Amino acid sequence: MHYGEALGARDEKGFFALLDKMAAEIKKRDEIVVVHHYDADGISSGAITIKALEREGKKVSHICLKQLYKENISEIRALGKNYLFVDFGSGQMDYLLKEFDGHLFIIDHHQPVMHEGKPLELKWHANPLLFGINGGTELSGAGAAFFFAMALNKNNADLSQLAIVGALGDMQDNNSGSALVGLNRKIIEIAQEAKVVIVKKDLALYGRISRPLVSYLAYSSNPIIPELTANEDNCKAFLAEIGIPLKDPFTEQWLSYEDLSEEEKKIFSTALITHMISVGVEEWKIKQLIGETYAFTKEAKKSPLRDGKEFATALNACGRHKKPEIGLAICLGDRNPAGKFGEAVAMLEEHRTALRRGIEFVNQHGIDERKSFYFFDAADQIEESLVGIIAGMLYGSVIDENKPIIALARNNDGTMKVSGRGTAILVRRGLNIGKALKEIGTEIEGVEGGGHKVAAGARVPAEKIDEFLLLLGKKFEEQLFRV
Ligand SMILES: [Mn+2]
Repeated sequence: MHYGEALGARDEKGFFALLDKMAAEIKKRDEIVVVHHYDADGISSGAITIKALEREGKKVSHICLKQLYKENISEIRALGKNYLFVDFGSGQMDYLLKEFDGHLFIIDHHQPVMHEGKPLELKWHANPLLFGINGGTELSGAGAAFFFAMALNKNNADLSQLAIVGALGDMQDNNSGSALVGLNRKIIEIAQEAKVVIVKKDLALYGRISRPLVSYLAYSSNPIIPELTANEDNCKAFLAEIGIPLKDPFTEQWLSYEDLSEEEKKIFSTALITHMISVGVEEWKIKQLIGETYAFTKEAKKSPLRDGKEFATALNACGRHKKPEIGLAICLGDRNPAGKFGEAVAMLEEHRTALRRGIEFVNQHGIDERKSFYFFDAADQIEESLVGIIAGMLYGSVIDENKPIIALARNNDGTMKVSGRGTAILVRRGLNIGKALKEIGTEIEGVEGGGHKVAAGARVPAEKIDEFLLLLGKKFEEQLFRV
């Protein structure tokens, strides 16, 4: 059993009943410490719970962590009396139970710690997996936190915006043809009813609002557009040929996809599809061009927070550049261009530059191909917090989807950071990177790892890295080639 895979029979009612009981219990408590993860889903989860608890008049403090290690415990303990872990905690239950029992609440969608084939017992543990609900595609940490917020008070429907951001941040729409499904769909319905979101089938390439048209095309990686991805000159020629202007003739501002008229959008997307067909791209890949888009009605029309995916990227950028508090501030409502919001927009720009440089570095230094995975060592040239994203971006352009990719970077403490990425096709063939890394954690001393099937990470003592990679290769062989 692992991340995303349900434990036991489906019982949505049971899940919501538990959230109701948990909400009633939290209402009796005070001095609550919200502990949340630093990625987009984690920051959204944190913001949802903080907001909902403050609306209940609770005294709330919070702490954002990149990873939940034992050494963080004393810092967490000092902040309050009751401890609510969101978007992580299930995988650390063994020691959290020892430390915080009786004052411990977990809302998470990751694989819980198991003992003799069963998850460890905790009364206040709201994890969709325990109720047969898929935590990889149907509900994110922020989604679970949102339903908890709704259990606290039905007036929290506005927080559905952040639940959508969390689900998109965890790429929960990727498994199902670019739309959110399962309990995520329920969140969309609540959000539509609260007039928070407009859902539209449209060209779903990333950057529809904040990227100028040329880079919108040139940086498209999901799907890759042959002859256009990574070729700005061809993109300019393509747009000229179909008569789409690059700039607004009056303001001289670069136009984004969202700035085009409905008529121009139609011309643009039709031309793109025709182009893909003419260069021989398979139909299923062409279909990835079109998907559901989520526009938030409360955000300004040209703001990167207007689009669900761009909002999630802005949060990821803040987290990865060690400024999760900026992400949290915008989730909590800061829209001041001279304040945290302005910093977040700048961070998003910086993030894109860092990713571009990282990809250039890998392209220059090349990628090793091993028997069951691709591999590159970023040395100290790519920040450890970005190396996994960059590894994932190499699919489709530099590497084939026939094996996972493993990347190395350096942690501040001198240990190695290992990031693994795969694709949906590989997961269908049996790939589970999180499980492999978690297992190695019990087999090689000093290794700590885990995560999702398709994306996971580990911390490895530098002197054990060769042994680690050898063992990891064997595990991937077992998963993918079934030896
Ligand atoms: Mn998550």
